[in-house]
Amino acid sequence: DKPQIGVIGMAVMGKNLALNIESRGYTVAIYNRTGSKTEAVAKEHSDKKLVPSYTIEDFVASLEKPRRIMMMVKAGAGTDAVIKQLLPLLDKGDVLIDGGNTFFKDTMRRNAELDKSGINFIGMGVSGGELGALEGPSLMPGGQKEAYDLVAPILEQIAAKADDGTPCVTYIGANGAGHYVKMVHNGIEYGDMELIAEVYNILRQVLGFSVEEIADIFKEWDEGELQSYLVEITADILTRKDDLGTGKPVVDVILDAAGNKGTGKWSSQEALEVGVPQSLITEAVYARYISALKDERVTASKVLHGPEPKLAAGVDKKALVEEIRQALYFSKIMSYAQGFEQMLAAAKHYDWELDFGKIAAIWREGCIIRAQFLQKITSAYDQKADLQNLLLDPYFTNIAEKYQAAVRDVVALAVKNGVPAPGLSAAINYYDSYRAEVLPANLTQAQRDYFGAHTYLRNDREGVFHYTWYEEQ
Ligand code: NBP
Repeated sequence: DKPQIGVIGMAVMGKNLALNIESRGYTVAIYNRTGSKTEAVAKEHSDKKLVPSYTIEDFVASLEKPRRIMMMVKAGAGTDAVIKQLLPLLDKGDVLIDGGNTFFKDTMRRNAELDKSGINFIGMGVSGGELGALEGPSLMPGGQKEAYDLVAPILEQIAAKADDGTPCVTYIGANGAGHYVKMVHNGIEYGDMELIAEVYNILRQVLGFSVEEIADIFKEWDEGELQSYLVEITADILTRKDDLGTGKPVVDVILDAAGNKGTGKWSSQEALEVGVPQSLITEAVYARYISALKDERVTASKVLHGPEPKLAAGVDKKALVEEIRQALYFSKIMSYAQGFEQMLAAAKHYDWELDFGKIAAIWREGCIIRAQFLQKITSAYDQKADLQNLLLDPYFTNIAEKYQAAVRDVVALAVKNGVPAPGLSAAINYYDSYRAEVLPANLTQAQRDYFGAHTYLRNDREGVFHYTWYEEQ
């Protein structure tokens, strides 16, 4: 059998995707810049239909036509280097897929460049990490629709399956649309993680619960509206003890300085680019940045003081835990409302036809933000495909209405106790701004007109106005 598809890049992701594809009955060509890695994979899985090549020429020659090639190499220069080597070896109609965590503008550029040679280029977001790649990731492919159709049967087989059996893959849109949606997915992941961290902190610092008690709270939450992979793993993480034998919960020995690979930052930067608020994700990015200033914080903590977190006597802790649960769900909704509105703005800006209901549906399994709640988003778009903002869907309007009092209480509690809650605060501030018929931007406009003659519009008549604030000198 000639391999029906080839995978370039035999690091964790490429290897696991190749094995996933093979497990669906395909013969898979494999290649890696450093040949010893290809050899190691082929040896370890000698019982499988993997066809190793040690030159890129042999790899390309081994493939069935039109060729289908998936690249899983380090995003950026690595991707460009591989494309450069492949280009002279490919023919019109071949399909090249970049499954790396590529910035969508790079994908737009590569798609346009390769299109000139008649080569189809698909930029595909792959979520779910190593295990997802092996057992079934959520896939977000963008590029030429005809090219997608050529690889769709394979992608549908390797993708995760939602509860109703639907594969977690759909054609996202032209050129960089797939990588854009993956970028927003990663941003949303940052937001979800930050909100969970904030409520954990409030439960611990203000309510005084132990790590074990908080694990039980998250376990319970995972049974209801908040059911999700991230809540589930949080509960699990909080039950784990240090593996170096200190007897402490493992969270208590992990340094509180968060890393990042930049995808949350891209998401925030792009929200600025298309002019929509993305305060939740951005606060999550900032929270990681400020956490990383560990030494500075240690110094500041000795100089800058705040209240000692303390719960007032007689507070019903059980009722407060329920308020915190509601605050978390409310804030998560605000974050997704922002993320989906960002994608709507991007679709207009970059001329993509995005199906938001399908996007939510393919995130139900195989990715880090998988959650039952995504079904609610799909239903919202099923009812109104041109929904401007999720908050205007009756289900979400109703939850926001019901849970807003709780988030106000929880944010106030955090602020009063000196416990940071930037994500939860951003959520209620976004809600209050979005639902405000009148904002104080009239004053802002007056100031702009005052110092810069930037002019203003009036709320009672047409036209552009400038006020004579002071006499010309
Ligand atoms: P890495 O991101 O660590 O990349 C290593 C691979 O890139 C190796 O195969 C390496 O070949 C190859 N490579 C490099 Br580096 N420079 C190259 C060049 N100039 N020419 C050819 N090959 C080059 O691997 P990964 O963690 O498996 O991730 C692969 C892609 O998938 C990345 O874009 C990543 O962002 C994305 N992704 C990762 C995850 C995850 O959970 N890890 C999840 C989703 C997406 P060598 O062996 O010769 O050095």
